[in-house]
Amino acid sequence: MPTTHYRACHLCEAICGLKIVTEGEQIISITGDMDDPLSKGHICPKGVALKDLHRDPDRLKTPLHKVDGQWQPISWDDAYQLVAEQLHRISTQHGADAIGFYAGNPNVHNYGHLTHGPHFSRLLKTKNRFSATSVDQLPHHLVSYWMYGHQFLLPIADLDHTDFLLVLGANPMASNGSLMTAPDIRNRLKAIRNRGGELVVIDPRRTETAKLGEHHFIRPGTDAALLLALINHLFSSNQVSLNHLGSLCDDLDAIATAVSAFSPEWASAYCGISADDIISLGNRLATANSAAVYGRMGVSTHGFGTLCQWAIQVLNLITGNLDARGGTLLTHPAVNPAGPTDHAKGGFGRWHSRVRQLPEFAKELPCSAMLEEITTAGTGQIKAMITVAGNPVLSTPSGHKLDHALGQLDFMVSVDPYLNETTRHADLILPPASPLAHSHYDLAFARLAVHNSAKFSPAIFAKAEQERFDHQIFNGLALALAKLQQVELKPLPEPEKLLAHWLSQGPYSKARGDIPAISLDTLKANLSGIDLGPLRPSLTKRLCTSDGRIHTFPAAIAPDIERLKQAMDSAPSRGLSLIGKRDLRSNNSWMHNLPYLLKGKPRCVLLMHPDDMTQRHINEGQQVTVSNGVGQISLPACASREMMPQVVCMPHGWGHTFSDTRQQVANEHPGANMNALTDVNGLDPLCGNAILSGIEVEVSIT
Ligand SMILES: Nc1nc2c(c(=O)[nH]1)N[C@H]1C(S)=C(S)[C@@H](COP(=O)(O)OP(=O)(O)OC[C@H]3O[C@@H](n4cnc5c(=O)[nH]c(N)nc54)[C@H](O)[C@@H]3O)O[C@H]1N2
Ligand SMILES: Nc1nc2c(c(=O)[nH]1)N[C@H]1C(S)=C(S)[C@@H](COP(=O)(O)OP(=O)(O)OC[C@H]3O[C@@H](n4cnc5c(=O)[nH]c(N)nc54)[C@H](O)[C@@H]3O)O[C@H]1N2
Ligand code: SF4
Ligand SMILES: [Mo]
Repeated sequence: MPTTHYRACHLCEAICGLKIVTEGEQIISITGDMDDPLSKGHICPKGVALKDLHRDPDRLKTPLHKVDGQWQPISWDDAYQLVAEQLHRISTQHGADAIGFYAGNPNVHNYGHLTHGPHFSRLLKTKNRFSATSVDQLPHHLVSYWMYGHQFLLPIADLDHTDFLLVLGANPMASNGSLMTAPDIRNRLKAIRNRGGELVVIDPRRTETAKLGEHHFIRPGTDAALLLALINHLFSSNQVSLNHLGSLCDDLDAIATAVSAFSPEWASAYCGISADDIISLGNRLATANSAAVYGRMGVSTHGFGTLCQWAIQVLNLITGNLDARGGTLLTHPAVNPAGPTDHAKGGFGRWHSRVRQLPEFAKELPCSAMLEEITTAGTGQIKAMITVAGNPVLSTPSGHKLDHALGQLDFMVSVDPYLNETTRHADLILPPASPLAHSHYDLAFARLAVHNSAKFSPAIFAKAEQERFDHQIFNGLALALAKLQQVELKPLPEPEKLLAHWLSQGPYSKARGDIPAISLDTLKANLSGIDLGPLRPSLTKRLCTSDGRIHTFPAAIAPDIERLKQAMDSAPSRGLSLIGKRDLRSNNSWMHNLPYLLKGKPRCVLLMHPDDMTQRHINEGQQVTVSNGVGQISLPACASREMMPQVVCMPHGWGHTFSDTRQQVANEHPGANMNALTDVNGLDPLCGNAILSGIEVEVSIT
């Protein structure tokens, strides 16, 4: 008998509702759930590929222990004990900081990590904690922490009501949206134009998103100049209008003065967008009934990422669109809404990395420091690494060098379902059971959605007796380590129990208007999810700054504006600039073993403007070498008029070239590692976020 299950897809930030039909142990079909209040039936190929993930023969089913270079199965209890002994030995011998901890992206997509991960990692007491945040959205958190007093007070573009959306450095048509959970982005973006609004996209590539609206090419890494010129234009043309937030803001005059040099002409010469277009953009932002400025990876992961994210907040503020319908708004999730009662506000610069003195943010150091912290001898040198749901060899700067460094460690353990480019260096791999065997509640992305909703996903399959879930692995590791540390520690209850408790403490625990009281039972009775209504203004009540005001002009910004001026005065590079590209059928490094997603033409190719190819005598499909002072890789070149001249583009997360991994499909489609070209020294100095875009490279025939 077929059974129908309802579930939120956990693979990307869009959290689409899925309808999964099973029969016995087989998945018969995966389709979009029309009744999901957020996604309304949308699904992408990755959602369908959950079937391949569930039955992937390469997904590890038991813990593995490397003995004399050979992988051997080991029992869970022995594995926990061994890991605990090694970690305890190394931290006793060399100090707590000798343990490094890297948490990758799927941590935030799996609620057992968020509920139970810290239970274990807290025991380590190391300062050498890293995560994918610092190759991603760190500037967003830092700016929110500075301006609103909380790293998670992240205003979300009110996509479904805005009249003008300005997108910089994001391609939600491929990524399905980021820090903007917005399933079925195509129809949401089209709706803006259908209701008479405008979509403008600033990107060095005419992306799938750019094709839905007005597009302007920009030189990689120069958005900060454009954004400051827009702010300057609004001030100097007296088009600043503050809404109810005006009385909470200081320093607006100081901002006006600080950006006064950024004439449209000067910014234009630097960024490549004409002065007239900059002025027109400013005027349209100011006069639209509502407008939202939204910037993601392409503006976060460059040398002025923090300045860009600050400027985006300021633009939304001074056009009266921050905390306003159709502008940018905070979400109201059912669990843990960021606000004054939340303890996870963040913190910045309370300590620094040992070798390069890079600043901590929210108890993590920039992951560009990981390499040198492993390879530089001295007190506090990392001797052991723990990686949890991460593949930093393919996803962090100079990954090829990190690959080498991981091989030098005394000890490494990875909590990961795959034996891949990173985990091959581990002494132990602790693989979690299939995601479809455990329940799910999206703690992270309900906080970032363009519409409020709540949804619980029960497990679909039972896990095999010998398998463990991530949260059980963390409990197992925590108990074993605590025992050696002689610390009293109880295992945490199941994530589901914690969720039930948090819901009962949450803002929807009592019925309100059309919305029923939300408890785990109500969610279980409404498996497609419960609509909690559109986003609504609330910033004034939720500010977490010490004085309850908006810190409009954080102290570190003015010097950074001066740094930008200097960069604008120095001669621009005349070489090629490499940017990244996401693909609907891929997800960072880790879904390349799923046959359904690998069908079709190879995707790890270098897109180049035809003129740039002609100049170098490169033919379509020809193998080229891309190189710079950091490293070199080889891949086929493809002509594309989508590219801005002098800008080349490739996806990250490829480079499945090692014979000692266990990912048969991925290894048949290896591609090349873009992060063999990114530099650990290429940083936004304000926060240490990595530069992943606008990398200077040379391209020649291989
Ligand atoms: N050049 C360049 N580099 C980039 C980027 C870029 O745009 N350009 N993007 C950056 C960004 S935004 C990010 S977020 C990072 C991602 O960086 P990482 O998170 O380090 O890399 P992923 O490829 O997401 O690796 C995820 C790992 O988690 C494992 N995994 C998947 N699901 C689970 C699970 O449920 N439990 C456990 N325990 N493990 C699981 C997978 O097997 C895989 O090993 O990459 C960054 N790197
Ligand atoms: N299919 C798929 N979906 C994903 C992922 C994936 O790997 N595959 N990864 C997930 C993750 S971890 C994240 S963080 C999100 C990221 O979500 P997005 O940020 O929407 O994804 P990107 O495709 O990296 O978009 C960055 C855009 O910036 C442009 N760009 C590069 N440099 C510059 C610049 O200097 N200025 C400007 N203005 N633009 C620039 C690029 O051409 C690209 O179009 O996607 C998530 N969703
Ligand atoms: S868009 Fe994201 S959440 Fe939706 S089905 Fe695809 S991978 Fe899953
Ligand atoms: Mo990311």
